[in-house]
Formats: sequence, structure tokens, C-alpha cells
Amino acid sequence: MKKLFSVTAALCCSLWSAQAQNNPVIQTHYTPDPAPMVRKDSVYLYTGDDIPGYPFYYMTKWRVYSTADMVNWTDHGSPISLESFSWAVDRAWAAQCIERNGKFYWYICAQSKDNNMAIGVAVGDSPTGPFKDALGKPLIATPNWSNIDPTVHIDSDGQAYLYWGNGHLYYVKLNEDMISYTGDITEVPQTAESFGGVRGGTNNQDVYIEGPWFYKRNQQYYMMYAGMENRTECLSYATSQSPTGPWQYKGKIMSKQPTNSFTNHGGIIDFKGKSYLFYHNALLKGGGSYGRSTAIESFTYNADGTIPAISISAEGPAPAGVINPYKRVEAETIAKAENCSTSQDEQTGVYVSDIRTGGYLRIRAVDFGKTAPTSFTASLAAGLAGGILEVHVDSVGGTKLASIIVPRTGGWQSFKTFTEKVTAPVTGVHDVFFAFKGQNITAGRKLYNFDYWKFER
Ligand code: FUB
Repeated sequence: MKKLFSVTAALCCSLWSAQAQNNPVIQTHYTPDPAPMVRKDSVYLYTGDDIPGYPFYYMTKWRVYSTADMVNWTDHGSPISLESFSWAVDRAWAAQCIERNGKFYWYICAQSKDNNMAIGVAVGDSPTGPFKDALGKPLIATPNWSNIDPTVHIDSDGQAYLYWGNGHLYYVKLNEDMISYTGDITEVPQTAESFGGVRGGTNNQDVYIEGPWFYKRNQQYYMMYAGMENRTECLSYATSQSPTGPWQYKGKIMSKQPTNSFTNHGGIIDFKGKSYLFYHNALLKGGGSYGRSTAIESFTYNADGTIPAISISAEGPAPAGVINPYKRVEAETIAKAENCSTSQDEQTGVYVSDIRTGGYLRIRAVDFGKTAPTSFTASLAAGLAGGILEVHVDSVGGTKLASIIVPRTGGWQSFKTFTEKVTAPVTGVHDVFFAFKGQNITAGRKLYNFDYWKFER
């Protein structure tokens, strides 16, 4: 009941919701090809890692994030990269992770040594890894450039299906071990009835391009995919009464939207009673068709199970929970970040790095409860003195709660905890802003690294 009250309070608090601008949801890295996975009370988000400025999708690693509230995302770093797959040479492209019997299977695609694209699988004991190449070789390695964009679903009878493909859509039935398959690779026939059109067909027809997302909901199977309109990818979908078709084209989900990206690639989940579409756009500062970022829209299925047309928004979803500030919160749990990035090392794990003057972190829907905190603690590391961490609520220039003047701590990776008094009373649900400031700082130099924070009372 108490939890329900807090969530309701969070959803009703206009102070922070009015200013919210969540999309793209990650601002510290470029995060294309989002693949969400619901597990218990959290959503895990698996993405690629774009490097804008490159003239193609020359990508080298994959990333993982998680959230319990759909707005504050915790960065778990990059557990796998091309280096994790001895057979992979380039193009760390779209991927999806799924759980079976307590193990996590992360299906990826990459360019293999024979210059084709191939699908591999890494396995881990937790959704954030560590992960290890399960086979030491690709799972799908036909001499084919179409072997990209794996999507996987385990049906209610336990049979798992792996779909994938660019231009062509293929599937296999995975064995229970999830790292082998039985039977032939089957190509799904493409017709106007199944996917809106055929490649090379008339210009006004939709067509399956890539990025399939296969799932089941209320006894119906869905295949969302990147279709094509005006030389740009849209998101379209088909449904079926069986996991292997026949598929029936149902139309476009995301069409003619100003994403600024040639590609689109999505995933759909239900979480805490709502439905969410994950997709990518090129709207993060410095982005472009090779600098794409995950964005999210919530939506409601029509009564007959069809998916409505969905427009992109800057706001994204509303909070589906609150943050407890009296427990350690990782600094890399972020709704919005400016002028900073994240890094990881063996000792500390992931932390907020590359912090520059004028930047900030926004954490949404922080529930201070009925009794105000008296002190604030942060774990910070600085190779040079002069940085200041200010804590505000409601906006980056809103009421100041605390301020830490950060001395040299012995190095940029030498984290020390600092505790300061809270100088203004705060109760209830607020957005918290960490403002990055400095005293006599040469323009552009980094201030400090930030590992975690909490309030005490
Ligand atoms: O990110 C590289 C490729 O671009 C993906 O594999 C495709 O789905 C498209 O998004």
C-alpha cells in the first residue's frame, strides 16, 4: 500500500513531470538497436554502440542498461565486444538477450573472418554478465550477408525460435540448450499479404528490410520489423496464430517520423501494466545515421490486439516507480546527463566520468518521504582539486540541498566518500539534479569522477 502511495505520488507530482524530456533515454553513449528484456521488477536494455563520425556502422561493442521505473537507467557498461568472439572481425550489430533456466543468452551478429555476417551467442549467469562466447564459433554461419539482427522467443510449450535476416527473414528452432538448433534454416515467404510487399516491388508498398522483433501476446504472435518508406526505415508489423506463420501484414507502427536516422530498429515489451515501444533515433546531440540512440514511447494496444500508430516524443514514458535516496544509488543511474560520460574499471565498475563544468545529472522521481534528510554522501575521485558537486531539487538551478568541494583524492580512480549537511528541508517526491561546477577551472578540463550517492536522516 505504502509503495502504491509513493508511485501514485510520483505520477501526480507536476513539478518534475512538466519539465521532463527523456528521449533519447541514454545520453552518455550512442545506443542503437535497442532490445529490452523484462526480468522480475526490472527492464534490461541491450544495445549496440555507435561511433558518430564514422561513415558506416563500424561498431565494436554492445552495452547493457537496466531500470525499475522506465526513466532512470543504470549503466552496466559493455560486457561484450568483438574481442569476446574470436571469429568476429567487425560490425558489432543488433542483438537480443533472453533468459532460460537461470542463464542469459545474448544473441549477437558480427562480420566473421570469411567476410560474411554471422550470428553468435554469449552466455552469462546474470543479465549483466559476465558473458562468454558459448560456442567459440558462430551459431549461424551460412555464407550470407543477411545473417544479421537475431530475435529470439521461447514459446509457452518451451520451444525456442530464433528469427533473423536482412532482406530475407529466416528462422530455426533452437534446442533447449539455446546454443544449437535442430532442423533446417527456413526462409519465410514474403508477399504483400505477409509483410506488405516484396523487395524490388512497387514504391508504395511496405517491405521487410531487417530488425525483426518476435514475441507472443494473448495467444497471438507478432513480428515487428524495419520496413521501408521514402528511402528511410519505418517500423511495421505482421501477426500470426502460429510461431512459424503464415504471417499477416498489419501495417506501420512508426511511420514518417522525424527520427533523422536512415535505419530504425525496435523492441516491444509489457512492464508494470503498460506497453512500451523501444526504437532508435538520431536526435541526441552530435548524433546522425551512424550515431543513433534508444528512445521509448508507451502505448496501448487496440482491443483487437492491433498496435496503434506511434509518434516519437521528446518526453518519452512517465515514471513507473520512485528512487529511494536513503539507499546507495549508483551515480550511473540517470534520467538525463549533460557534459559527462560513463567509464568502467575492474575496481569500481561503472562510474560517471568526463564530468565538465556546466554539466549535470537528472534523477527523476526521488522519494524523500515525510522526514527530510539531514546529510548527503557522495563517492568521488579527482586527480586535481577545484571541482564542486552541487545537489539541487526540481531543476538544475532549483533549491540547493548540499554542496561538496572536491579536493584531490589521490587520482581519477581513487574514490573517497564525502558527507555534507543538507541545508534546505525536502520531503516528498522530487527530481534531483547534480550540478557540475568548479572554482578556477581551465575551460574544458575534467572535474571529478562520480561513483555513488545517498542521503541520510
Ligand atoms: O546497427 C547496425 C544495423 O543497423 C543493425 O543491425 C540494423 O538493424 C540497423 O539498425
